[in-house]
Amino acid sequence: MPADFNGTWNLVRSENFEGYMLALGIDFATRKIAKMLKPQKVIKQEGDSFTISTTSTFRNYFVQFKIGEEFEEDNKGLDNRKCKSVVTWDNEKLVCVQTGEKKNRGWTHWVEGDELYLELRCEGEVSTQVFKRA
Ligand code: YOG
Repeated sequence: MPADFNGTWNLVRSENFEGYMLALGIDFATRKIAKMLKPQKVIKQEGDSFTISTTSTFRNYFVQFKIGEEFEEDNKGLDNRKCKSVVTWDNEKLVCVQTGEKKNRGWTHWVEGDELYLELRCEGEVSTQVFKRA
């Protein structure tokens, strides 16, 4: 029985988001704004089909995928690079590999108690974001 990510989640803390943004080449002005944001995630999970919408006062981002099915991701409004992405289960964790110009790019989601974790990876940088149920 896989983990249940369904719900509305609000960012409560994050680590090294600056390092992750630097690795993605996000400019100074955008990083200054982005690190102040408290994004909200709405995750809808039906079997192995997911939608994740991340919204904030500055930018929004939406992604839709099925476990194990590669899709084109355009990262519009983020770093705007295209990549080929695939999400798989690693036990109770959701692991995304984003293949493209940036090495070692991807993310992992998991639930711990009432918290949703998101580890963001790019090149040598790792950022962790923690969300709580709205
Ligand atoms: O989540 O891919 O839940 O897609 C990563 C920001 C900041 C824009 C956020 C907007 C990367 C300016 C999405 C933040 C930094 C900075 C709210 C993480 C790039 C630009 C949208 C993500 C996955 C997993 C789903």
